[in-house]
Amino acid sequence: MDIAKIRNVAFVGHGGVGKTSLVEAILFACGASTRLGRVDDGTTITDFDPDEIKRKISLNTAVGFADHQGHRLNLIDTPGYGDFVADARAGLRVAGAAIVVVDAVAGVQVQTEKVWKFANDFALPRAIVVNRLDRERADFFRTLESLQKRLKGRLVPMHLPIGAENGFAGVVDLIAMRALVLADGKIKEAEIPADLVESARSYREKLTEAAAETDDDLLAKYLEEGSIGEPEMLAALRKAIMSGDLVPILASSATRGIGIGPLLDLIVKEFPSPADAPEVEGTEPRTKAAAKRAADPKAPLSAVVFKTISDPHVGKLSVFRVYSGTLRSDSQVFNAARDSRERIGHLGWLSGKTQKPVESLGPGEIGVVAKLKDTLTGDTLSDEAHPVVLPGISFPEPAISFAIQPKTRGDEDKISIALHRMAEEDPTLHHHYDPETKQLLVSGMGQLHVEVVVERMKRKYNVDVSLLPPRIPYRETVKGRAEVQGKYKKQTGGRGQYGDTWIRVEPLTRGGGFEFVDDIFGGAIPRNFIPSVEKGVRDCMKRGILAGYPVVDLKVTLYDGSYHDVDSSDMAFQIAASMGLQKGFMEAKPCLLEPVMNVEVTAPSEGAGDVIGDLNGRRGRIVGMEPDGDVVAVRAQVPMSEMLTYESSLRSMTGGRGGYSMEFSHYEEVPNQLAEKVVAAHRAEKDKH
Ligand SMILES: Nc1nc2c(ncn2[C@@H]2O[C@H](COP(=O)(O)OP(=O)(O)O)[C@@H](O)[C@H]2O)c(=O)[nH]1
Ligand SMILES: [Mg+2]
Repeated sequence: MDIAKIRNVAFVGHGGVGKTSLVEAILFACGASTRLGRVDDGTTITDFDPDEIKRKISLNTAVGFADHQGHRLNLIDTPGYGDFVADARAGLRVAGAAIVVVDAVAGVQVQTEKVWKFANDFALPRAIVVNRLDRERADFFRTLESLQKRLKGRLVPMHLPIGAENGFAGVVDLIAMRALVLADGKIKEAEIPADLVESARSYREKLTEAAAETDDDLLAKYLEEGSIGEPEMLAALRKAIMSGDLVPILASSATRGIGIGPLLDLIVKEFPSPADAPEVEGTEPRTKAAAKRAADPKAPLSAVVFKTISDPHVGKLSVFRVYSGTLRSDSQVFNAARDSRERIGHLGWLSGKTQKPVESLGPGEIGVVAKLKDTLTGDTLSDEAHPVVLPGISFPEPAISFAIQPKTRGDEDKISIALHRMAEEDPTLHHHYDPETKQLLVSGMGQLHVEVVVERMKRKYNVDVSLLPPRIPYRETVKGRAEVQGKYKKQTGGRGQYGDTWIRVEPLTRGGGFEFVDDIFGGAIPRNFIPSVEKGVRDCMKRGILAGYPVVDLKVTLYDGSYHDVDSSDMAFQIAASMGLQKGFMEAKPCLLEPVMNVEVTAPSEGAGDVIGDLNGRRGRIVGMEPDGDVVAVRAQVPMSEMLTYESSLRSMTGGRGGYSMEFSHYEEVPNQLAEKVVAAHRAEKDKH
C-alpha cells in the first residue's frame, strides 16, 4: 500500500454528537458497506458490541476502513462518555489527524474540551465538524461562537450551512465556492443560493486571511495587495491545517448524509499521511538510547497496540498500527518491554467486528492479530534484532471502587478469571482482593463503567454478581494505659487448664504497629510459654476487640504471672493473654481509626467554592489549590467513608465537568459520635449470627 495514500483519522468528541453515525455515513459513502446502519437500530459497523447496541452509545474505540479515490481511510471511532473517554486517547495515539465532532445544539461540552486536550498532547492536526444541524434549535453560528470562545486555536469555517434545523439541506464549500445540496435523496452540486452569496464571500475572505496569517511572507503580500492567488491560498491552507495552525470547521448531518462528501475531500486533500509525519521516537530497550524509526516498509518493524479485545470464545485480539517496517502473517515479533517473543498468525484489516485477511501490513496501516500471549494495550511490537519501545498510552487512575459479590456460591474463581480477562481489554479497570475486609474490590472510572463491567461479566463469562459499597478498613487502638490480669483456670475432672498473665497495654505512635515486650523475671512464667502469650495477644489483635477491626499501634508488656506444673499449657496461656488484652484494651481508652485519603479534584474555576464547601462538609481538610486556566485543582485530605458517594455529588455540582482521583494517605482517629455508630453496627451484625 502506498504510504502517502493512507489516512488514519480519529473521530472524537462528547458522547451523542454523532461520531459513530458520521463514521457509518463515510463507510457507506465509500462503498465499504452496502447499507447505512443506524445507532438507534444497533446496526452500525463501529458500535458492534452488544453492550453498545443495548445502550446505544459507544463504549470502545473501534475501527472501520474504506477506500476513497485511491486512498485508504482508517476511521477510528471513539467513545465520548466520561467513563469511557480514556479510550479516545488510545485512538488518538495512533491517528494522524482528528475530527472533533460537536453537536449543533449543545456546542462545546465537557468531553469536547477533554478530547481537545488529548489531541493537543499528540500535537494532532484536526478539523471540527458541527453535526446534527438538522435538529430543532441547531445553530451553526452560535456553535461557532462557542467553539471560538472555549477552544484555543485559529478556528475558521470552511463550510456554511444551507437552510437550518429541519430545513438544513446542504453546505456551501468555501474553497470551491460551490453549493452541495440534498435533492431527491442525492447530493447535487448547485449554485450558491442568492441569499448566501454575500456571507459566503465574506467567510471565504476570513478563511483566506487566516491561511495567510500562518505564513509571514504571504501575510505581507496579502496586506499589500489585498488578496492572494488561489493556488497560494490553497497551499497555505493545507500547510496550516497539517501543522495544526488552522482548524477548519465543517457542517454536517450524519443521518441525512449532508456534508459527508466534503468531509471526505478534507481528509484526503488536507490531512497528512503517515509519510508526512516525522520519524517516531522510542528507546532501544537494552541501551535505553533514543531510537528513531522512519515510515519505511524496509526499516525494522515497529507497531503499537492501541486496543485489546478479549472474547471468551475467540480469545484475545490486538489492534495495532504499524509505524515502520512490514509485519507479515506467520512470523515472529518481539515485545521488548515484556521480553516476550510473540507469534503472528493471520493478519487482518478491521472493520468493526469483521476482519479482512491480509498477508502483510506496512507503515501507517492499522490491523488486527489474534492470540498474542503477553502483549497488552500500549505495547510496542518490534523486530528482535532491532528492538524498540515506542511511547505507550497512559490511562487515568480509577476514581471509584465497589465490592463485588457472587450471587452464586463458589463462583469466586470464575469471577477472578473474568476480571483478569476484562482488565486486559480495559486498562481503566482495576481489581484486587482485600484480605482484611475479605472483599473483592473492582475499581473503574465511574459508576456506569463498573455497571457495564458487571453486565459484561454476566453476558460473556456467565457469572452473576452484585455490587456493594466497599467496606471501610477501620483500625482499633488505645489512647491510654492499663495494667491488667488475664487469668484462665479450668478444673473439671481430668487434667485442668491454667494460665495467668499480667500485662501492660500502651499506645505506640501512629504507624507504630505492634510491639511485644517480655519483662518476666524470676520465672513467674516458664520461658516456653512466653511465645504462647505473644501469640494469644496477636490473635486477639487480629480479630479486633471494639468493633471487629484489627488493633494497631499497640505495645503490650508481659511483666508478671503464675503457672501450674501440670495444668499449664500453650493453649491455656494463649487464652489467658487474650482475655487480658481484651480487658486491658477496654480500660486503656480504646478508639477507632479511619483511613484518610489524599483527594485531588479538578473543577471549573467558577465551581471551586462549591467543591471546597462540599469537601469541608465531608470532614475534609483542604491542603492546596492550583488554578490551571479555566479549571482549578483542589487537593484535600478526606476520610474514606465520606468519599463513597462522591462521584454523583461532584457530577451534579460541576455539571459533569469535574473529575477526581484519590489514594490512601494515613489513619486518623474517628470522631466519637461516628465511632459509636461503627461499634453499634458491629454489635448488630454480631447479634445476627
Ligand atoms: N438528527 C440527527 N441525529 C443524529 C445525527 N447524527 C447522529 N444523530 C443521532 O444522534 C444519536 C447519537 O449518535 P452517535 O453516532 O451514536 O453519536 P456518538 O456518541 O458521537 O457516536 C443517535 O441517535 C443518532 O441517530 C444528525 O446529523 N442529525
Ligand atoms: Mg459513538
